[in-house]
Amino acid sequence: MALSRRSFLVAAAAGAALSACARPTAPPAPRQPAAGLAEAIARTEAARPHTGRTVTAHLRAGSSDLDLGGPVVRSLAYDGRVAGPVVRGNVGDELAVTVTNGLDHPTSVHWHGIALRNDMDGAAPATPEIAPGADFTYRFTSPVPGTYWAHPHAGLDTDYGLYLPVIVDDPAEPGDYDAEWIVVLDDWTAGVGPDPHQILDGLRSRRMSMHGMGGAASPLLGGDGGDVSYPYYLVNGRIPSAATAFTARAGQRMRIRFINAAADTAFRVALAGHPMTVTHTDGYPVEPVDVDAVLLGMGERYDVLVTAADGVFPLVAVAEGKNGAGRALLRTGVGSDPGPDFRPAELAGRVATAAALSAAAPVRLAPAPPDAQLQAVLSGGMMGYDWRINGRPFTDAVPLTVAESQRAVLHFVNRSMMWHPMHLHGHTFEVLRSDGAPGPRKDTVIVAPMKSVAVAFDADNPGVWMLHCHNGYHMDAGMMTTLEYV
Ligand SMILES: [Cu+2]
Repeated sequence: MALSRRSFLVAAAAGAALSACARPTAPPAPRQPAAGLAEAIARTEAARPHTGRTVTAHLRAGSSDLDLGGPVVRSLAYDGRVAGPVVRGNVGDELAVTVTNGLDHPTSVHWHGIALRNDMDGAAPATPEIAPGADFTYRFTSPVPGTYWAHPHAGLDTDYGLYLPVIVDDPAEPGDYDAEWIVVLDDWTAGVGPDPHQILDGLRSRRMSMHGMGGAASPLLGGDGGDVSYPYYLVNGRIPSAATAFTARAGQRMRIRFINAAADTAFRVALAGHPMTVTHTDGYPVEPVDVDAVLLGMGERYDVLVTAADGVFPLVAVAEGKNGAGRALLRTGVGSDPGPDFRPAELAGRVATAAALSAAAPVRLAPAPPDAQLQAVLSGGMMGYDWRINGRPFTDAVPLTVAESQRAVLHFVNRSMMWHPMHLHGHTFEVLRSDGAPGPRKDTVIVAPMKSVAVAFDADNPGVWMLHCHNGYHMDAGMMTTLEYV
């Protein structure tokens, strides 16, 4: 850790009075919902596709002993598994997911990336949190197929292990592949280093140095990789020396769905010996691009196609700008594992980033002049750990507002020396590329230090939606606001 043992012990003592995991950021005082919001949500839901089929699932959020492939840690997970069970259905299916809160504090499940009905978004105040011991059934329909994920929208719980993949299939578009590999990336400290709340306390009180992470600045991210160096980087819940193996046959076309569930780590991912074709990001198709590696900020997803070669191939997810990596293996034949320190040459090759992608033609936004211009100025730094949007912490946030049916352009202006993966709930915006080419549809976009990114979206999903940095520590320190329909 970037924290001396002595200062960690100080931090741990200071944090001892805290409960293990519960200390969510206080939400702003509840406002009266806009008049007619319930009707608008119901009307919008009626316009989504509906198959008439209901897919039920049950998740239990609780404390479990988790085997990371050697270290066994007591932490939080859904159904005692990292990365959780997969929730999966078709476009238009009703997903009815009952969540039992086995934690000692309120929780929620946010369906990251899905343009669902606002009252099922799993983020307060749109959806009430689930009290300890209580159940809640999320009932919603995804209008768009794709790779999504789910996690609590309360405090730092995601960083303790509460996350799972959510896959929405389109039966009319089965895809040109024979095998599917879901790859969930994470940075891990709970049970093996200071726990996430101790880290946040250290960051806030400057007991944790921003230097000494052992990593180099990342040109891809425009500076420091993150605020925290983690003991482990996990792929599908396993440490590098105990990597999971995915078995396929040589010659098969494989779809790999990458999900970055980390709190403070971007990953550069490559599969040794395999160029990759990027087909989707954040659920939406892009014009296919051939690359050697993919960069994912926290909350982002990328889908790629590869043709499996014959042998044993490490998939390596390097913690960008930090020391360390997570890994898994693709096994299609006879071969040996080169071991945890092996780094595929592809990591230094062509890297897919959102700035070089274009949405596939069918999912581009129709050309339209903007009706609303919104701005989110990102500020803060390591000195006070005072991450802000438009100069304000979430507890004092002034909502951004749109009217239904408007075309909005949202300008992210980063006035900090750190990059931020900015995530908007309930919408998938189109990144407005600086070269004028159509950008990808995304719900989470990397904004580099001292740079700006503009995105456009249609205000077609009424509600109260969170807009925040997907760095768990930045978010908990205040880098969140809301987008509200008026
Ligand atoms: Cu941030």
